[in-house]
Amino acid sequence: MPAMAYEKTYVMLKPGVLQRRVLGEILQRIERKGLKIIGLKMMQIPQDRAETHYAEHDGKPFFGDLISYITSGPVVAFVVAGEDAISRVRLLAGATKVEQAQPGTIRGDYAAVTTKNIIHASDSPESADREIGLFFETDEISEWDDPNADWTV
Ligand code: FUP
Repeated sequence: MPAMAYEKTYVMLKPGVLQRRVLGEILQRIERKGLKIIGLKMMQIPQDRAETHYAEHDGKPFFGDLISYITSGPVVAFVVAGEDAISRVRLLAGATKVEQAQPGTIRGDYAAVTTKNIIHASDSPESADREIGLFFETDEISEWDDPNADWTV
């Protein structure tokens, strides 16, 4: 088994989460797993930053819908840290396409339309660095000592 790595990942709960009053439920899944929230804020994403964030999809048929959805209301963004945080949050999130997202995953349980698949989570260390830098200032991230570390590492 490859060695685990302490990682940070960018997680974003997309518009609709606040309107549906499910922020607490979704956040609870991330906390219960033992991952550590080290950054947390609500924001309205400007159009240009949304386009930068999803630049890899520019030109695809769903790009316009994706950008208008992600800018349609406030998102709740997190920096989440922990051992293998990137792949573990991706597992909690579930498959991108909602018809493939398993029950028990966040997308599987909360999303019915792929464009509105409710959560974003970085897919690699490079994406995580880029996305954290795009949405968080350094002083908005607080590392903290974890007295429960025996449960998580
Ligand atoms: P993910 O990393 O799981 O968020 O997946 P992608 O980066 O491939 O996709 C980003 C977003 O584009 C998804 F959250 C939803 C949207 N999308 C579609 O609407 N249709 C697709 O076929 C693929 C992605």
